[in-house]
Amino acid sequence: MKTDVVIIGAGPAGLMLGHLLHQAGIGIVILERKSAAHVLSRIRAGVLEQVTVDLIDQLGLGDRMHKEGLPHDGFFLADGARLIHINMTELAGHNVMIYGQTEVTRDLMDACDARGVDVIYEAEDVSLHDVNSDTPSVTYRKNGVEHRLNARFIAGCDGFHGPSRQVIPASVGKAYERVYPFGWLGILADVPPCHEELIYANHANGFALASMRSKTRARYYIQVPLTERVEDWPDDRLWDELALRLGPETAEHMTRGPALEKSIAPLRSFVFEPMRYGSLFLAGDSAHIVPPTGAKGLNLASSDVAYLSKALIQFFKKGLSEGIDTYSQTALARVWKSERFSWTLTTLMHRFPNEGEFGRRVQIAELDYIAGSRAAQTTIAENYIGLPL
Ligand code: FAS
Ligand code: PHB
Repeated sequence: MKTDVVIIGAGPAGLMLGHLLHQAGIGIVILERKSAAHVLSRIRAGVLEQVTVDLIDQLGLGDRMHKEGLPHDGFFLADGARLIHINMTELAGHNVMIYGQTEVTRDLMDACDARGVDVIYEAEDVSLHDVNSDTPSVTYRKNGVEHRLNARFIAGCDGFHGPSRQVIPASVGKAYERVYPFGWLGILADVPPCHEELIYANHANGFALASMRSKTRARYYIQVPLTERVEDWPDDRLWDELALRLGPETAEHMTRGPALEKSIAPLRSFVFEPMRYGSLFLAGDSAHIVPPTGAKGLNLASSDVAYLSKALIQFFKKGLSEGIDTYSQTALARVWKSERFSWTLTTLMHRFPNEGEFGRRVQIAELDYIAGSRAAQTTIAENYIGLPL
């Protein structure tokens, strides 16, 4: 089979890129290792920057998002004694949209069927060939039958554990990484959220986040040591710890209920350079990972796709290579600024085992400064709503 672009991975990056290229009349095939149901079963991001909202609107797929999504003008930082409001709309001129990644993925998947976007699920042993040439190809097995897809370009949207990044030679690629000494234990429950907006709390016991998926479905997280397992945290123990870390004022409004989902995600900061090698482009988690504190993971996948789709459309429709030649440096400039913000907020809001009491007092002092500084709050607001493309 021959096509213009083979996209590996049907997560948000792969599906958004596939739709944007298909909409421009460029031939694409998306290869996904898992079933559609498995992809939808992953509970991940909850906050959409305007860049993600705009892409979904550009595809004409925003109806449900605008109907069911929750626009939020601000969020809170809590230090155990008070709630510090960061009013993004007032300080930085924009809000964010609360709409789960699962719902974004569902909308994109449903539209693939309706628009004839070619997605092959349960594609096994996806392998990339001749990526440093103008005639790359991808092989895979489906229902026991081997297939080969010849293409002009390959887009590696296969996440942190996918094969695309691995084919870039060690002499060409370089990884930058910081692994955090803790993870996030998340719980999803069909109970009303404890507050209208998100609350990020730094408590002596550790970080906690009160988020949501809708006015009837809450999403919470607490920082846990990497040695913890989900079975160590029965619902009651988790609800008790959340009430403690979020503080008595917030806990009063917390409604408990059975976990629909409970999982522990490790935290890391990771960037791989370059994001292009020959005819292979990386986009989304295949190239970078951020700790979810800044709600940037999904939104960085969106900005990569915004840059890459424009560059590929320029190549196929106008024969111009400037976009694809500058994609890596353009995307990485925004990636690193989001990495910086995510690392900064993670460092401010989590308890680090070797930081001791001095580190804790410095965190409390910084939160105290933020509480009284419009400039500090504006910096946080600008980064949280997402820097311009
Ligand atoms: P994805 O990982 O979503 O998608 C990659 C796809 O490629 C997957 O469907 C995978 O099955 C497929 N794939 C992998 N190997 C393949 C192969 N060999 N062949 C074919 N297909 C293959 N971000 C936030 O902003 N907030 C959060 O709270 C948050 N929580 C997260 C929790 C967890 C546990 C994880 C892992 C990530 C979280 N993220 C969060 C980040 C997450 O939302 C990602 O940024 C987002 O999914 C990025 O989308 P993609 O780049 O499409 O990668
Ligand atoms: C979520 O609702 O899953 C969420 C929200 C904000 C974050 C991380 C996760 O920073």
